[in-house]
Amino acid sequence: MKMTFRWYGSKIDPIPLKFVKQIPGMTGLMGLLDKPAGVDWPEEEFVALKKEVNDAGLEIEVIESVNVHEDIKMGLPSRDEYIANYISTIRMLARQGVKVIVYNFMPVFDWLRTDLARIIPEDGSNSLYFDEKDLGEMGPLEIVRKTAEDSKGFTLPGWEPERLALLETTLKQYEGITPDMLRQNYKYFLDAVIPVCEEVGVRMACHPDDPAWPIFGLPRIAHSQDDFDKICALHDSPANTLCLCTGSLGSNPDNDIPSIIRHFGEKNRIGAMHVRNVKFLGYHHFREASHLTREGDLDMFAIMEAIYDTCPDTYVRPDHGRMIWDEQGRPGYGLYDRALGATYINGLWEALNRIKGKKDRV
Ligand code: DNO
Repeated sequence: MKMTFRWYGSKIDPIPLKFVKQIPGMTGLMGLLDKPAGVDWPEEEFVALKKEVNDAGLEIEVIESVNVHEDIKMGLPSRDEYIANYISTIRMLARQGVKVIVYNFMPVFDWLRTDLARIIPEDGSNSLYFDEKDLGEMGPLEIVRKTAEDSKGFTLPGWEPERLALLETTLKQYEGITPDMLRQNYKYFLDAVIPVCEEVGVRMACHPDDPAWPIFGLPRIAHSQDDFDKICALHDSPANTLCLCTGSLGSNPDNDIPSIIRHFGEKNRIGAMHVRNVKFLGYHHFREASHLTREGDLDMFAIMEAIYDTCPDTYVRPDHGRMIWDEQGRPGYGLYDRALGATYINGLWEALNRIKGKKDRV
């Protein structure tokens, strides 16, 4: 396991790399260049970022995310130009030593919550929260406005201003696109990029829909084991993998997360893991919990054991954290609770090493 940390770059992330390095066992980042979807990433900018990260004693072998342009998802004629840019970015990142590219194929919304700072009554911390009832009469435009207001001035991944500017038009364009049509567009994309990944030694890792069900009538095709079996079959290759996010898939209690990890781990289809816990509060109603098993509803030991047994060399990051100790930061992406999460995950790993006696699994 390689323990990594999501980081947004020194211009917009208040957490210094030095602090990231000081988290025990942290080896690198799931990092990114702040570029709109569809752009061919300039190599010199990535080289500068890599130098900054390496100088801090960290690696940057995973990128999260290189976003997929909506025209690719919608299958518009302009997709070929955006796919060409994507391929050029894959080749550049491979030259620079990147091994995994995390992305998603969710129409419009990358992830959705109804409250970004819901107070947890038991301890006064706060975390990301979703209650479908709160969506009530709110349409997509209102929820976007509310999320922007609640984000305390931080840009949120997946909620980049340039993406949201086109929201109304994009939502209209999706009317009439069925899940099967979206899958066909996805196949077109994978057929183009996966052979390049095989050639240059990069793995694409698709993030699940978050939450793990359809929203606002948009087609969503990545929220169950069955969905990901279909995605793997669209272009069968060890380079076509999942970024298995326990909290996203785990927002639906029907998804048995340890068993899903084993299923894809055994097939060598896990490129990266996001590890976090979720507390179920009702139907389509949950909040994010600390990583500790007993503070949520996911069995974190069984999750780590499934990783240990089936994909022990994968990249892991402690996913979202709560806001604790009065930290002010990007919702879900503060320093303190994610550092605690990493430490807890490392503790489980050490215990697994002792129990299973495979001292070679770092
Ligand atoms: C949310 C994240 C997602 C994820 C993307 C991957 O906090 O887990 O934004 O990075 O879906 O492309």
